[in-house]
Amino acid sequence: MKLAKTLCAALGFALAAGTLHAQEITLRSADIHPDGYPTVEAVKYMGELVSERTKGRIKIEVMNNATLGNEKDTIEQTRFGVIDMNRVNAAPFNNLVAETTVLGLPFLFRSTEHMHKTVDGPIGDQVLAAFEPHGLIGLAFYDSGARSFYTTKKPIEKLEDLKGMKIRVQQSDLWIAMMEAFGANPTPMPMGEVYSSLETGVVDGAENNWPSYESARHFEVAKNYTLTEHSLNPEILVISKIAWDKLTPEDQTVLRQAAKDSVGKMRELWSAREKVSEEKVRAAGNTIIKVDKTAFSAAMKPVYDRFVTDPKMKALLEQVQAVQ
Ligand code: GTR
Repeated sequence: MKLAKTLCAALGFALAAGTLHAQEITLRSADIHPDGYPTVEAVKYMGELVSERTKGRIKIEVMNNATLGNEKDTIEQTRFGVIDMNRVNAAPFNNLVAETTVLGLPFLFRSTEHMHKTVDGPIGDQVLAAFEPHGLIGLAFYDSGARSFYTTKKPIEKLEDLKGMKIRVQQSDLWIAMMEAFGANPTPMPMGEVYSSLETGVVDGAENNWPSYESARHFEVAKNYTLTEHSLNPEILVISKIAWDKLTPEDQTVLRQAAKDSVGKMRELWSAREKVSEEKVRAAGNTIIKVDKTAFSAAMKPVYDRFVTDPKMKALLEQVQAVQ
């Protein structure tokens, strides 16, 4: 009896000590953007929430400025648990997680509101869930505005102007096909190589949203910005399944919730940054061109025909289109 009591006391002590010294966890999260960019700030904000909600036990360290590598490489490292978390645009995930392709389809979303409603609802959940068999857990979607073309020499005023132009694209088959359908010559490469490629004439142009066009200083070397607004492809925040499986179910819930809670903050930061970036580019005297999007959009049929073929993709597309 005495022995049992002693054992119980020892066990109780060990358990209490275990709780007191519960392991501290620091999750490293990759991003290619600099400090102050909305994606970076949103993950930092999520980190604050996580730290608050776990009494400082779990922290997120944002390793930005591409210090951990370009997006395609960091995705692989995240799958293998070398990097814990990653904030990447949907495009570099396309070849890995087919469901992400739907969100990048050209001229799909009627408005930002349509995109928000899609990613905030069951379709968004379905796309996030599709990451798991690939070693990743999808946590949240962040805004990325509308992508438009920019060129160094010849401005794009109509669809025909894109014919034969060398245009940098993200490393995704969907995006390569999209450029081909626009009549351009696609050159896939990581974001970090775009500035010098524009400067040295390796490419004639690229495409991105206002904040990236400004923040990566592409606007200094490609001064014609044509508002085709051809895609509202969102950003995606993921965590490595290897890191995830080491967390308790309670901690997983905290992380999931904090990621969701950072979305509203990101949207505020995003719309403010879009304005600031646009003003900066306009103040620099760049040529901003408005175009009739009809011909650009009509040229995209082959992209839909090629990527929306199996019943799963067809159903997803129909669901997105039906979102009101
Ligand atoms: C940006 C996006 C980045 C990256 C980049 C690119 O809009 O935030 O994650 O994908 O575009 O074009 O490579």
